[in-house]
Amino acid sequence: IYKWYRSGLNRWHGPGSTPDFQDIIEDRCYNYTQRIRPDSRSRNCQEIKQAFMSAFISKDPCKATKEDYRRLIDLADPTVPCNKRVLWSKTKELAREYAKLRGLVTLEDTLLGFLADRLHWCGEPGSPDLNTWSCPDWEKDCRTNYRSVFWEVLSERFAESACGTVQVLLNGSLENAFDEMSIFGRVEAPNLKPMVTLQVWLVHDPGKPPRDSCSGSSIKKLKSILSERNVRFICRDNLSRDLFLRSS
Ligand code: N1C
Repeated sequence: IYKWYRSGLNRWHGPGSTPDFQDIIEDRCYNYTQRIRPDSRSRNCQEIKQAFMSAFISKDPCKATKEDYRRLIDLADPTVPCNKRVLWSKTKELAREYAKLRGLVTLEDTLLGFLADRLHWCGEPGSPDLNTWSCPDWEKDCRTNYRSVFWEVLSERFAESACGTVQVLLNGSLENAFDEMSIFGRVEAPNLKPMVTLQVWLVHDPGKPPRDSCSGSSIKKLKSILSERNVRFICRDNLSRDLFLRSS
């Protein structure tokens, strides 16, 4: 029984595919291309949905490669301005709010980021269906799962094509606001172009003292990654969430 269980659809440690994944992708695609950002470029939502599905359906859910997403990315390349980008780590909702207030964009404002936001997906070798029971977890199962690789490919492209001043919101309530193992730490920061300026905002929970600062060791690490790449660095700390949204 144990063997059956471990080899079955239940064997992974992450949440299973979001129910109605295909329909959600299709709905979101029409919503984005027709209402949210009626684009000069015409996008074919059927084709985009097909490309998304064929990236991972019937495949080993632990063997995702960037190549698998190539066609999808080519069909839905981002068209958001390069000088208005906001990155984040452990501050997603705040970053979304901040971007909206300032007319800036996060990855969820691009078509593919918007399509996949908060969804889970994985397939099963030899099956045409999504596994809705479980999907591989980055830590407990495998790093090369389809969801992680998706966000890595997208994040890499979002960061490497950014220009001017790029902002990043980090969580000052954590002991290490800069996490080298996060997507921001391992994918985005190391892919910023030389001459970009990275503006770091260290924002902490209101009513609590901050736990990390611009002079802390985690931010020093970030600074050194950036200086190797000739990325300019500005950092502001001790910002309470409410104050930050009202003033910055
Ligand atoms: O691992 P993180 O954050 O540092 O990744 C955030 C970073 C942002 O700057 C985004 O541009 O990478 C990009 N990004 C997303 O936009 C995104 N939306 C949803 C990365 N991941 C994203 N997700 C999912 O949330 C994904 O599963 C990833 O692992 C988490 C991000 O977790 P985090 O540690 O807060």
